[in-house]
Amino acid sequence: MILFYAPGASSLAPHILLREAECPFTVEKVDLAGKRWSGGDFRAITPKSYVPVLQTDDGDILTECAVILQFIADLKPERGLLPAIGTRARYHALEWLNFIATEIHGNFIAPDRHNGVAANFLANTTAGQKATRIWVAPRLAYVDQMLGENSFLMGVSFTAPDAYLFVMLTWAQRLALDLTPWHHLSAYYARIADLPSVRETLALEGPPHSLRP
Ligand SMILES: N[C@@H](CCC(=O)N[C@@H](CS)C(=O)NCC(=O)O)C(=O)O
Repeated sequence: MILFYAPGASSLAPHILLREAECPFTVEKVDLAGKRWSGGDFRAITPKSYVPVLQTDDGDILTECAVILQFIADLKPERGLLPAIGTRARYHALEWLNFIATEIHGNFIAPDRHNGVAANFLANTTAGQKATRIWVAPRLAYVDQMLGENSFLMGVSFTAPDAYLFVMLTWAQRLALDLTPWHHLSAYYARIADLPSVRETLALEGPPHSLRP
């Protein structure tokens, strides 16, 4: 399996989950601005031209972060990275994945950075970053409330939605959205940042690109 990623992008979530699943995989870094990777034009991998992309061993191409996360979790059900298919808990985990994808990830995308194509970039202007904070803050307040004293979104163990939410929280901080007023969320962020899989993945990817206005 090959994960196409850009440092600190949403691809960080499947990158973390692949480590948690202990799946054999390799990574390919993508230059999102130039749409290039070591093999050439990234648009030849997917016309969507965004990450994450997971290329399976049989050459299939999977896109969409929330779906890739489910695919990885289901490769190793014994790792408990999602509740079993068909259980009520599974639907609650999917509820989180969908909420993170549509209500959080989607609201981080800057409408003024598309350059006429279907690009998904974080805001890089003061006004754009302020607008993002206004959209995202109430969603994070909701997550803080739902987390309560739980260690993870699904309760006591780390699952796929935690990998996704963690990346969103790194973005929040890159856009100067202060997490400290949300005590549960702040503690949650610190807890996940300290997981060996997360520390290793962050070190391997290196710093994300600057979002200075
Ligand atoms: N709907 C996609 C969005 C993925 C996305 O936002 N990717 C961003 C990085 S986090 C990207 O590759 N942006 C560059 C571009 O669109 O040109 C998903 O959920 O996976």
